Amino acid sequence: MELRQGIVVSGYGGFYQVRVDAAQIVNCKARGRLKQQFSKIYVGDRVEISLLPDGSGMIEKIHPRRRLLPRPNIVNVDQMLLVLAWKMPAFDLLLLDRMLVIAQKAGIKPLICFNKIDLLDDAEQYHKITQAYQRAGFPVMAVSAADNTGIEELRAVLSHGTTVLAGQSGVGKSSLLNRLLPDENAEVGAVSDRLRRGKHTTRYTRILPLPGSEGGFIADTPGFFIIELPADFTAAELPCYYPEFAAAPPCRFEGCLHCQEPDCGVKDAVAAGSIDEERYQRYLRLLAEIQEREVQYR
Ligand SMILES: Nc1nc2c(ncn2[C@@H]2O[C@H](COP(=O)(O)OP(=O)(O)OP(=O)(O)O)[C@@H](O)[C@H]2O)c(=O)[nH]1
Ligand SMILES: [Mg+2]
Ligand SMILES: [Zn+2]
Repeated sequence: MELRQGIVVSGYGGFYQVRVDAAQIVNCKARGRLKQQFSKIYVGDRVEISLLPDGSGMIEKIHPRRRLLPRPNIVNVDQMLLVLAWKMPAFDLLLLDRMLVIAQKAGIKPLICFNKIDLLDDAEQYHKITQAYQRAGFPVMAVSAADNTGIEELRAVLSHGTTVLAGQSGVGKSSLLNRLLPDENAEVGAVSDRLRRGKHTTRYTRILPLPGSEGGFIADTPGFFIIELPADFTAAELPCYYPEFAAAPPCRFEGCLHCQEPDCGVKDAVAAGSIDEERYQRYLRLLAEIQEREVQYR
């Protein structure tokens, strides 16, 4: 039996679309034993398939996974484009910080992308926010799927590896995808005027090749609203995902959580203005959330 190597680029209703080369996508089912062995087959899974006489395929083997993300549900991605809208829906920096922590823990490079920059009405606030994240070491881009601002810069950043688009419903993930891949025609949904929320237009995750790139792929995903840190996430590891803390003066105590402890270099850096106060306050909220969970589970 001849086996072909491929990548699961989408999947629903028990079928998986497997891309075996640039020109061929095979509609596959999975062997029953695979479904027992792995509770789930993910978009992004590297697989081996056999071809059936009717042109469909059977997934025979799943290769080891790296970088599993529960939300959006995908594996083997290299970068995460964290998409926020300047407004409609309003950006949520606590959600952004959560996503930054989750991406880094999974070993995925995060990129921050402010979309709907055509709606920018407070340049000072925008600069304050972007500075805080840039100083922390995260790349920040300003784009507009509406008027094409920053799309070529975005394309350049996506030219290698697989990048997953992540963010709330309505921020414009599919609109950006359509700008990058004009042939794709991904469905775009209006943001409700009353609730200022997206309508969860995209239902399934799918991976598409970025034309003209050096093997870059991009994954459109359904928007989400809330995201939780993984259940095994500990308070002690949280500060590791704040690169700006590493540049602060040393703390008196080893394993300092930069909260109640005296002689804390991070708190000093916040007071001195070299760490963004608001991001630090959001850090404390996430820390409290994890500590509450740790108490519950003990
Ligand atoms: N003004 C403005 N509107 C935009 C921009 N990008 C997208 N939109 C609008 O925002 C709405 C939501 O866009 P989508 O692309 O469907 O958002 P999404 O993130 O894919 O949403 P889900 O699929 O629900 O997760 C649509 O009405 C778009 O026309 C932009 O850059 N500027
Ligand atoms: Mg969408
Ligand atoms: Zn400290």
